Amino acid sequence: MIAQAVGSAGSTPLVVQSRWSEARAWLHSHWKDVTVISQSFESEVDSWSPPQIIASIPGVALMFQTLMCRFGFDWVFRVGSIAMLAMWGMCLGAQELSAEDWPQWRGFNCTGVTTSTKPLPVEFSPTKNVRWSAEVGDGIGSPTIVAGRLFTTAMLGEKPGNKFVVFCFDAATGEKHWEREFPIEGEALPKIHDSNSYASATPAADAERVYVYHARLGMMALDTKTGETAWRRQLPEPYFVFDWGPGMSPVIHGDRLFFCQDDDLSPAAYCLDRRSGEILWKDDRGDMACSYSHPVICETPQGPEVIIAGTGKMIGYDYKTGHRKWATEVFCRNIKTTPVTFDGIIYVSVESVGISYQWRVTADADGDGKITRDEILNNKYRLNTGKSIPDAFWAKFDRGDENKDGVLEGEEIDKAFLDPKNRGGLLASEVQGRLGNTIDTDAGKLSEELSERQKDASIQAVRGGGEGDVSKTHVLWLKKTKSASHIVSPLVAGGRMFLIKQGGIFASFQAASGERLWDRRRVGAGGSYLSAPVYGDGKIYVTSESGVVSVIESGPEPKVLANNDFGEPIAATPALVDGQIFLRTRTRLYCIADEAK
Ligand SMILES: [Ca+2]
Ligand SMILES: [Ca+2]
Repeated sequence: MIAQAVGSAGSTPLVVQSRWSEARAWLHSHWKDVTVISQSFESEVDSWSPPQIIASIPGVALMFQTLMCRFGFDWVFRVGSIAMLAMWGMCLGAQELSAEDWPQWRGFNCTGVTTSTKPLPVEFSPTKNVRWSAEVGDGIGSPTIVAGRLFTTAMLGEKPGNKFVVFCFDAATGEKHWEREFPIEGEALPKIHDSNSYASATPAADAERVYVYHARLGMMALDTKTGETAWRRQLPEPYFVFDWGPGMSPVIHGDRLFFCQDDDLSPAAYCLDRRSGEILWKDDRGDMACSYSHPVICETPQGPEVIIAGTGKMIGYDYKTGHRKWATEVFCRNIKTTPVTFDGIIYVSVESVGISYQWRVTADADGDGKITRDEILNNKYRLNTGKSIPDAFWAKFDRGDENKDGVLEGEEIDKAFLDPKNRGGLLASEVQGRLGNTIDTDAGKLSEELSERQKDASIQAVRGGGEGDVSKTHVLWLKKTKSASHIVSPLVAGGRMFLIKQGGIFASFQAASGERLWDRRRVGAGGSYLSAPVYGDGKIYVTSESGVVSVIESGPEPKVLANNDFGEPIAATPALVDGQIFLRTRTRLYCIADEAK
């Protein structure tokens, strides 16, 4: 049991922190009085580095001596031995990687929060405070930095590209260690929207291997020193009927790699053994429509859970088996944001519309309330018109077409594209109920009415560790706010939740209560925002798609310290490592560091 609590591979203060909470939970279940020990440094241990933990051992020994006087030798010996063993295990695990790693999209557990306390640059540009820069080619995946090595990917050749490239740079100097090219074989990749790229996945890495995903190539593990392929796991190539393209990245935790791909054909979540690439479990997510939310880990008193949001609901998976333990409704069609978890609580921000509405405005070209095959095949939102649509997609169409007249109408639309049990689609019958049972066939009016009723953008906090439908039992708070973005993930830092969206709209809420601190403030650049905000050194970094990185002081009021224009689109989320900012524009990498230091 101790081995389970402290022995798995891993390596950082956050991992140490999670191991400590696991060990503590186990100790709690065996000796109630151990809270005397744990509470005494629970509040501090979160920020301890391994040397600090080792340095604390004499202090802990003194504490045991005091406890012996109070509780007796036998109790203290038993508990003390276990606690020391747990700390030893944590320190061993902590030697593997540096505290300054950023091992995947948004760093540890996809939070976007750096554990470093080093000062971070405020003012920078393509020529100011740049330690090094490199041309890498088109891509929107973020840089990943582990053990002094930086990994990123790009697509080369005419868009959408015919070569996928993985780069490894020395993070300190910008020297290129290696570069691997993977030609795209078979038929050309389908066209995807300009804001996306087939180099959209952010690599995940440990000291030994970097894990990269590509829609055609699947998941691959490459040796971090040489770039040689250690294993490759083919996964179903995702299909997006409206050509949004892939956008999911692998997420690393312990010995496992988690990956979710909610496309329009075969949505599924995977758990892979990161050493062998073997699929340890897979969850068929056929009840989901297309979504883009990454798996995150929630530490609960019962152990870690894998949390994946999707169409209309967020699911808590059993870490070991992939069994769906619980689900909570988020009442929207799909989710492109990734929740963040701290201390057993999951924070969600979501803005999207019900599936009936979505399909009507997107697919029902002539606005008659009926969706024909031709309207999908030759839809103006499709970039690959003329190309056939896979049979598996038409099977969904046929599933919904209950009266077999060849068109989808009313509830048939929900039944085609979403499991009827999933309320995220907001069934046509519910929409009818809300609209007084009169669906107007005038597309403009319908669009206006439905958008009002189905655009329930919200933020919410959900406690992990539930069973079954936890919508009524584990939702701590739920607030509607127009500041929730349909793309940009929320940031939780310093007890507050921050949102940034289209137009540079910025908002902040108390994480404990959802109480609004400020809302709809304009910061930075206008226009589109795709990159997720990150936090370090008391500052929030938000990045517009036009290429402006705004630095905002995290004080009682939002104070913009600088707007740094890179003059080139940016969709990738920056990485904060060791007082440096690693930024990837559509074509270049920048290592930004304060030159004065
Ligand atoms: Ca129609
Ligand atoms: Ca029909």
